[in-house]
Amino acid sequence: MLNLTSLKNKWIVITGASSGFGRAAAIAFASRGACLFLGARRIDLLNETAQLALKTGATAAIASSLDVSSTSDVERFADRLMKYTSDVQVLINNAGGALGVDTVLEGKDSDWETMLQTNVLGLLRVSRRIIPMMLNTTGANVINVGSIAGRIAYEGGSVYCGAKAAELQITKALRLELCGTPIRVTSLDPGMAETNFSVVRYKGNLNKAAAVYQGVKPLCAEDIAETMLWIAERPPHVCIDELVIKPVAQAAPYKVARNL
Ligand code: NDP
Ligand code: 8X3
Repeated sequence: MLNLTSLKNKWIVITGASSGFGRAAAIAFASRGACLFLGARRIDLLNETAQLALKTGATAAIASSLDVSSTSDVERFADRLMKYTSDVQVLINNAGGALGVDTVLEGKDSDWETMLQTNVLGLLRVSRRIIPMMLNTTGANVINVGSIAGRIAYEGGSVYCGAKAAELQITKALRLELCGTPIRVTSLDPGMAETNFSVVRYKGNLNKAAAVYQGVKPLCAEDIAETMLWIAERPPHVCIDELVIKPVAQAAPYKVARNL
């Protein structure tokens, strides 16, 4: 019989929990009776996530405003977490996303900076503060959310692909650096999933965002949340180093079978 890692009453830190994967993850971990410490910038939506998590069975659900692009904000977030616990079971570095589909020649500094700040530097800042709270925790797991974009480049995706490639390499380095501790380190790399991702990428253009998923059944946030739960619940000696998950209709970022 498998000695699964119990999440009951354990602290789970999720960045980007106001929407999409992060919100679905909060609800999935809540179903195991975990304690949730949730971060994102939109505090109203984050509070909604916390309320849903409590209704689903979370032992605690704290919504704490967080902008991962600011070192001082990450410090404040971590200091607040320490008022509740010094022992974190799971860190889900999920905050991030893409901005625009410009080619390199068309690219905007502000889009580039935001993508690198959130997907790369944000993950580093949060990891630096939270991982020390996991060093003595049996079956602890860092789950970094990458993307198939970090493995295969596509036109219009240069900086996002670069940012997620950086996520994958940072995760691999972290795995090596933490070898000898109980901490498991995972890069979870999804393909197309229908969340708010494309609305953000297309800067609020709902038609362009909807077109991304036209004629195809994409992944949904719950598919990813269930996968995160599966990763974290493996027995403490089992580390899922890398996991790529895509809709069956998507063989590569631009190889999508559509029934139009
Ligand atoms: P959503 O847009 O639905 O969610 C993104 C989350 O990130 C929101 O909660 C947002 O919260 C948060 N976020 C963004 N910037 C910051 C910031 N500066 N500080 C704190 N939180 C921030 O998209 P997804 O759920 O799809 O995206 C989650 C992750 O999954 C991202 O890293 C994305 O790159 C990745 N991904 C998505 C795929 C997809 O097809 N959907 C596929 C592969 C990977 P707020 O705005 O309130 O701060
Ligand atoms: C999002 C998936 O294929 O749009 O990370 O880059 S993709």
